[in-house]
Amino acid sequence: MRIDIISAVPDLLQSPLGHSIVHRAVKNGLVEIVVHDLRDYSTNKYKSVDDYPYSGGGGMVMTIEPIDRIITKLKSERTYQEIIFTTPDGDRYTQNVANRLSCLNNLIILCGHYKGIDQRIRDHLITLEISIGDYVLTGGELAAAVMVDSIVRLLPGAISDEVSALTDSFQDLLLAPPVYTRPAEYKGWKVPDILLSGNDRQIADWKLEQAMTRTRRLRPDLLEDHESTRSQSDE
Ligand code: 6GU
Repeated sequence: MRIDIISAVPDLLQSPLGHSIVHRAVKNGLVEIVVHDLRDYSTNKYKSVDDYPYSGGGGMVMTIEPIDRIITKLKSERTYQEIIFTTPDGDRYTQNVANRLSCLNNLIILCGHYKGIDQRIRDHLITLEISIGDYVLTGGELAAAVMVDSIVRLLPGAISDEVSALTDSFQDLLLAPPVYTRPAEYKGWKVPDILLSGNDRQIADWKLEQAMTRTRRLRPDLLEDHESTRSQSDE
């Protein structure tokens, strides 16, 4: 898989993508992540990538030309299945979206900035608009980092424990059950007996029940989705 990220502040992406699982996945060749500095595609001597809005009012708007130049260049080199724009008014980013994106070959993420981008970019170049939540960030870089992290960890081989990504919270629309490690008792705080029993069947039942209880308590909205998905797959 290849992910191209277009940013006016590429340094913001260095650290989030330079460590741990994402870094290892890049080193092992599971994913190629290429960060492009949008200013390199500016044609004016100040390397600017924004301008005043026609509508007046505050804030700057990202201009078409540098963005079109980089996207056109990338598209001439390979086929992209999605060209994503990160924006607070985009579609909500969920595990389902991450799952789907992790199956693609080539992906562009354009990081939004300032007051927004010229609408014609969205109309003619962008195939998917994504928001990571109902709050406003100063720029799309952190959102892009969130997306790349959640996509890369799904790639086969990215996580050493292969079943682990499949048992995440949200993966089956349930929150994950609690986990414990040694010691079995600390300051009188005990690991549930069932986990020490060695009875795989009972442990599996316990995990599901814990997942259901936690989800019912913390995210009842997920449970409704979970039940409607289950009844659909039963049909
Ligand atoms: Cl994708 N970008 C920005 N700038 N703010 C956001 C966002 C994205 N998602 C939530 N807030």
